[in-house]
This record gives sequence, C-alpha cells and structure tokens, in this order.
Amino acid sequence: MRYIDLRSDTVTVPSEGMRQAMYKAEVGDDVYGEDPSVRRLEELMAELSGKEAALFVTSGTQGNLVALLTHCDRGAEVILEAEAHIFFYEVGGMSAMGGLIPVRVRGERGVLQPDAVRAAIRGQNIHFPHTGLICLENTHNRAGGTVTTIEQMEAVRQVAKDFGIPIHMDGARLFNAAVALGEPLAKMSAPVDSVSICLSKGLGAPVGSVLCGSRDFIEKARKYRKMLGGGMRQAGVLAAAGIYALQHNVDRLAEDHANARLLAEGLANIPGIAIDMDSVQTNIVVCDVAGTERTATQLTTRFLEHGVRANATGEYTIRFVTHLDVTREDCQVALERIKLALNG
Ligand code: TLP
Repeated sequence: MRYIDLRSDTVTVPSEGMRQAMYKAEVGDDVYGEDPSVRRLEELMAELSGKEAALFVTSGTQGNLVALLTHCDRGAEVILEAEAHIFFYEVGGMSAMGGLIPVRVRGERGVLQPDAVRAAIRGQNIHFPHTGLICLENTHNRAGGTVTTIEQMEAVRQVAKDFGIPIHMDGARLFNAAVALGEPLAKMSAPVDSVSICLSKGLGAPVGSVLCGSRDFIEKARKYRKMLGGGMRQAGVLAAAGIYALQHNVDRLAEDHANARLLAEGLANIPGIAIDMDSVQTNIVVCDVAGTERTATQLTTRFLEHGVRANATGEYTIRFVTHLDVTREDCQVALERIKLALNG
C-alpha cells in the first residue's frame, strides 16, 4: 500500500528537475560570500519580497531566531499570536538564546487584532520591560493555514508605527497567502520590516528559508546566522533547489489549496468530525475529532494502518496538509481510507 502523507508540506522530496538544477549548481564558499547560486537566490528573494536584501538560512526556525536576535536586545518583550509557531514549536529559542519574553495575544483565526496589540505594548515605566518587536505569522499554522490580509497587516503596522516598534513576519508559508489572495509577494511583505520565507514547505525544496529585510538588517543578521552555526559553505546546491522552486512551484500552490478544500469538505461530512470551514483558506485543514469519542492520537494511529499519515496537533485535533506530492485523487483515496478507518 502506498501511504498518502498529509502530515506536512515539509515531507515533499525534490523532483527530477530540481535534482538536475542542484547537480548543475555553480558553488563557492558562501562564508566568503563566494557562492554564486546562494547570491542569486538572495537577490531573487530580495526582489520578490520587495526588500533591499536577503539571507539564505538553514530553516524557518533559524530564520525567525536570527530575525528576533537582530531586532531585539536581551530582556525585551516580543508580542506574538498566542499559538504562533515561534512560541509553540521553536523550542523556546527566543527565550533560551535571545533572553526575550513572549507576550502572547490571542488573534482571530490567527490574525492579530490591532487593538489587542496596542493593549499589549508596555508604557514608559521603570518597572516594565521594553516592547522590542511584534511578530505576525502568515499563513498561521495552528489556526489552520489562515491568511492575514494586507489591510489587516497594515492596521497592525499603524499601531507599531505609533510606538516605533518593528514588525517581523514568520512567512514560512507567505507564498501560500500571496497565491490565496492573488497578491504579489512584495505587497504581502510591505507592511513588515523583516520576513522569513520557507523554501522547504509548499515550494518543495529540500532545505532552507530566506530572511528578507533592509540592507543594514541583513548585514547584522548575517553575523547572528554565523553565531548560530548557519554559515554554510558550498550551499549553492541547496540554493539551486530554492531557485528552481521559485521558478516552478509557486503558482501551483493553488492546486494544494483546492485539494485542501476537497479534503475539508469530505472530512466535514464524516460524523464526529467538525471543521471551521472559514479557516480552510490555503493548504492546511485542522479538524476537531472530539465527536468520534476517540483521541486524535488514537485516530491517527488507525489512519496510519489504513495508509494515511496525518498529525495529531492537540488531544482532539488532527492536521492535514496538502502539498505537491499529493494529487487530487490521493485526497479522494485518503477520504475513503479515513472513512474505513473510522468504521473499523
Ligand atoms: N512547521 C512545521 C512544524 O514545525 C510544525 C510543520 O510541519 O508545519 N514557521 C511556521 C509557520 C512553520 O509552520 C514552520 C514549520 C516553521 C516556521 C519552521 O520551519 P522549519 O521546520 O524549517 O524550521
């Protein structure tokens, strides 16, 4: 039986064309700034994001941590959405490595509300830590791949501007947001000072993310990347995969979004499974399985026995993610297998 892997869009493997591009990549020592493929990727991403400069980093986690260290001094508070990936899934790096204090603000379907951000900003008081940064996450992973629109980002930008606080965006899946809204990446990045964008999720590259920002910001960030062990040498083989992904795999994200909707509609029709259909905006489907009277882990174990991989993300929540290695037919088959698993 061929497993249908819906655990994450990180599970994709490089295609033949991508492997060819990696094989042929021109390389050099990137710590000396001599890898032409890395430089090309960084220039391309700076252009696409509308920022002055970009930095190739090893992962989304490293991109976010480098950004936080670059923006903030130790002891600062960082305002982020209550279930932000930076808080939830990055091993507490912001506090362990940066001495930063997370200030969690509940958003609406993962979207930070300007009034709530304003209320979380510390005033001038000898007792208070300083608010160093506001973080957005677009799309928002734990909220189900939800999109923050340009207007919503602009509203937060206005608050940030009033207090002189920079904004970093965890844009691991910013291309998904851009495709869902039909907006260019540069417009999606304009309201923020820095953005970290993953190549190894829906875009299908094996490794890497790119941090984009002003020239000064990226120059400082390059040093933090080195400090964290992210100074790579002949990284052009990886950058070439990223360039290939940008050239071939962006527009097709719309297919993943359509497949996620198909999956969500099918799942919502299964007794005991509940889905907030308004949260299904891109390639992630989060469903509540409490009505099946089984836990998420019990169910994902049964799904696995029937050839479907999915992740339990809470006691009664399961996440499915569509990506370029699953087809529409795979999603239909997955639904049939899930129904069988539930009835067995
Ligand atoms: N998310 C992974 C897991 O860590 C949960 C996934 O399977 O979705 N920001 C966001 C919004 C992310 O979803 C992820 C990865 C990251 C950052 C971190 O990227 P990597 O895995 O490259 O460090």
